[in-house]
Amino acid sequence: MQQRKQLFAILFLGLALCQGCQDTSTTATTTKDWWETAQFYQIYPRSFMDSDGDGIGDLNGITSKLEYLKELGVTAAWLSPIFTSPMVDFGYDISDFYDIQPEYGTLDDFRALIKKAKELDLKIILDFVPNHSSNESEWFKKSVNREKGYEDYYVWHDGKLNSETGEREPPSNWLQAFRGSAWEWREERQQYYLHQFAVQQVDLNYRNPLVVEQMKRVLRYWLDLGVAGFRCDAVPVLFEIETDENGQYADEEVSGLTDDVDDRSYLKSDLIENRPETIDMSYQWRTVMDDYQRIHGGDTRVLFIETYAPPSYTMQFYGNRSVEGAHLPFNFNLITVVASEGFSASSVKTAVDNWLTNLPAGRTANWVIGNHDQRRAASRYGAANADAMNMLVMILPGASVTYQGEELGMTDGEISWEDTQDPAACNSNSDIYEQFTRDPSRTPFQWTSGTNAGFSTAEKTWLPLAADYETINVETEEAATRSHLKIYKSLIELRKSSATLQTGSTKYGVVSETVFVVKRYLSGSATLLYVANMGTKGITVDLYDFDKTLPTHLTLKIRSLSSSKAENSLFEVTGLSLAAGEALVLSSD
Ligand SMILES: *[C@@H]1O[C@H](CO)[C@@H](O)[C@H](O)[C@H]1NC(C)=O
Ligand SMILES: *[C@@H]1O[C@H](CO)[C@@H](O)[C@H](O)[C@H]1NC(C)=O
Ligand SMILES: CC(=O)N[C@H]1CO[C@H](CO)[C@@H](O)[C@@H]1O
Ligand SMILES: [Ca+2]
Ligand SMILES: [Ca+2]
Repeated sequence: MQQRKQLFAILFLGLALCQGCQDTSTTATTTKDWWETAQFYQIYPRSFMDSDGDGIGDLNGITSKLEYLKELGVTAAWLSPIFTSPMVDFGYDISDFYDIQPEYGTLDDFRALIKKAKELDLKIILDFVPNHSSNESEWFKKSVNREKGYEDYYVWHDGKLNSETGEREPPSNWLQAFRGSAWEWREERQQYYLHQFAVQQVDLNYRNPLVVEQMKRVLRYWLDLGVAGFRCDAVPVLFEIETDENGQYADEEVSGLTDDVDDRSYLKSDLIENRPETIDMSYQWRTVMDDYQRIHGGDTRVLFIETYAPPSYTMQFYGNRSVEGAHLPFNFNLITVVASEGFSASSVKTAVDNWLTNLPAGRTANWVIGNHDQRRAASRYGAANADAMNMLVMILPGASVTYQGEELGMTDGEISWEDTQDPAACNSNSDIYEQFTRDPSRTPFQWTSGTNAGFSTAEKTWLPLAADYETINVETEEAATRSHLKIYKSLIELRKSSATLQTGSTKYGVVSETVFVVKRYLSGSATLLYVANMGTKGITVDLYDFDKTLPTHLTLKIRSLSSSKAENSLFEVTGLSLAAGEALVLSSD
């Protein structure tokens, strides 16, 4: 008790000393589980490596490149969906949750991938797409025919009779994510079914225990095949409100901002998303992971949740004092906050604050700067800041996630309307598709400066290459003395070898308006300092404005590509000059 009081006093003192910045001192736990300090790497299978020359990436392609991931130093790779799918939404419309999409390979190819990954001590995580199945799924066909056991697999409803016209209308005013009603009439069954996304993506009925059990079976099936866990896609829409005592669904309150009845413009959409039942479902999936490990042994199987909801909702996915939830609900603040406020040291600070100040005690933070749904990090933050952002996610506490190509500084591809593939863009028109398209961040991975960047031997790849592949690619960056890739590798090495980064405390803040600083410190270990000038002009800063307890000089360990400073030299912290975009990792020893 006495010890605890002292610790509390020290913590309090630490907070009092640091004004205008955040200090998240915690009692350092010495042992971390593998995922808590892991470097995750997202593979978009369609664009990673094509093994058979059809212009589309595949599982054997991934297997052939696992050594690259090993050499990068990543802990685990998660694969965007590889399951059987009519590809209405590039694999997010699954028709068979138990099999592989033929253009990506077979179950045997998947087994070979897992085997190779095990040999290399790499973990593989799969994307789990629980909110709906494809309408081509056997489950849906059986449900349409009311086959026994499948009658209520989906959300079916008779609809309403309009008392004035006497005509049948959809059960509620709910709209699908793109345009139009979320309800589709099925003649055979004489009922409407719910689809929050495309009509081909049918919402599963999670109020049916058979569906819940079926989806848990899916998880166990892939765990049996050797995966290390799952990343669950877009969970907020899992549950909708239940019908009322008259068997009717309530309408969402419309915003009145538009007269367009097909446009999704609700005041809030709390009837159809971010429901508390959804949080509970994620706790049940966590139990599946934990039970599996208890029965079969091995390392922790992890559960990630993708949600773009507000922190008050998102943080609940971690669980509470009595229940374990997802290991990591993905943190998109560095994407979303920066998108709404513009890239600057202060918006980055807000993004970091949003997560760390809301993070429940004892939970692990995580950092994401890009994925297959966003423009590329180097394009969004500016190529000059590519290293600064890669450094940031590896210096901040907890796990971090790299989207394929971020380690190279890959930028958006330019995709013409004719070459456009993303359904979100194809559903629009040639004048406006660029606001919707996610193709620019899905262009083929850049392995070499040769034909198709070494991605494929095909005449034509499924998406064209980004223009800069001749300079931004693995081969060129490995051969160069300095490159984004080499900086990325040195960051991972530092993370793996540094007790401070793995378990140390964190303090961060903004100095001189454009410079973001993160200090990581741990008693008995080197203090590490991340300093990045996110402004467009050079500047000289006094880091004592941030923290007066810093040593007078620090040693430069890692620097951004543009930096002309000498590594392993000492720099004075009270007069550190930084060029625009310059980012450094300095150490007290
Ligand atoms: C799935 O939906 C599409 C588009 O409405 C339709 O063309 C197709 O026939 C449907 N398939 C099934 C099995 O219902
Ligand atoms: C934790 O979550 C469970 C499951 O949702 C809930 O039943 C319980 O009341 C919660 N406990 C606390 C302390 O919030
Ligand atoms: C839950 C889920 O499957 N999320 C997906 C829902 O569908 C849309 C459309 O396919 C996807 O974009 C989401 O990722
Ligand atoms: Ca292929
Ligand atoms: Ca749903």
